[in-house]
Amino acid sequence: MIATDGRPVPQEKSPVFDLSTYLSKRQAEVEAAMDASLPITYPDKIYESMRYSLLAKGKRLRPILCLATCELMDGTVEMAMPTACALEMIHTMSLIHDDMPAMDNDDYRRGQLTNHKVYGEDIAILAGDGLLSYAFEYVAVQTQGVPAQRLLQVVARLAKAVGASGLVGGQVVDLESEGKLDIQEETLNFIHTHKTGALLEASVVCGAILAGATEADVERLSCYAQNIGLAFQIVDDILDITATQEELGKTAGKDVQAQKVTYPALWGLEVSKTKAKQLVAMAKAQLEPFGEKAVPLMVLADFITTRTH
Ligand code: GRG
Repeated sequence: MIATDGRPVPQEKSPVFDLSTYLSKRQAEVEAAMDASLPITYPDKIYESMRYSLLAKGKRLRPILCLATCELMDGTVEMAMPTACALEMIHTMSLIHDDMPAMDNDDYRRGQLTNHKVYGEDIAILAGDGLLSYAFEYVAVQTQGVPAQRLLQVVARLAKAVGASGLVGGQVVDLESEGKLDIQEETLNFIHTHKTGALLEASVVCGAILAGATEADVERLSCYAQNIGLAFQIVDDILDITATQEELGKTAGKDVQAQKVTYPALWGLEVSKTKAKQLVAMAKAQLEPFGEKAVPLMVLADFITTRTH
């Protein structure tokens, strides 16, 4: 391009997207919102227990996916933040219950003792229940600038992702499969598309709905999320074998110990890594029509396979 005085105007380069800066900024925003969302009041013990797990060091992947998708669809961070916090409340409650003796029986999560180890099983169950119901209250009461019809859709999507058609269903089949070494790929996919994939998909889809995305875009983004959901779980299984307890913030090698069939057990480590990369490529292909605006979701998809914890 040439300026009116005849000199060439330097081309404006699109800024390089730095994932670690983006993640740190978003994590800080989400953590501040969650901190403010849940003050300690009487009876203090239950609020302390809920905050102990909610504010522990997590990646905040679900809230970040929700915010990024809302922005992609021309919505704002403000309109999606209550849903983003609710997603993390739901995710955290599922971790608290998953770690309990009746389920996975784990002592460490997010680099600290599990909720029941600190507060006892009774309070841990109630902290999970408290977080679950508060998530829905928080979305319904705190969301601003979003038409009620959209909000209703978000509440329905969240509920579907949590219940027997989502996390709960996945967990049931996971528990039933423990110790059975003849589990087929189909069953493993069912477990993970429900246990892990459903909430990741809801994170993306709710962000899109809040912003008023068209049905076609919601469908495209749902497909993106389903692919990264499965890739995420394959990488989780790989990390359970290859990463240390310090890196994971929870007990490593748990899957082999609990006699769980995993993707590396079915396919081997190398094929598992290849399949995860293929799923991420398929996820990113869904974003192509959105162009440059989709860079955060593209890079988040890559992060799924390159993460170390
Ligand atoms: C939802 C009503 C209700 C009950 C819970 C226990 C249970 C039913 C479901 C288990 C869900 C579960 C623990 C799935 C595993 C999901 C997963 C891969 C967790 C790790 O997620 P990261 O890596 O963890 O995002 P951080 O700590 O970074 O948030």
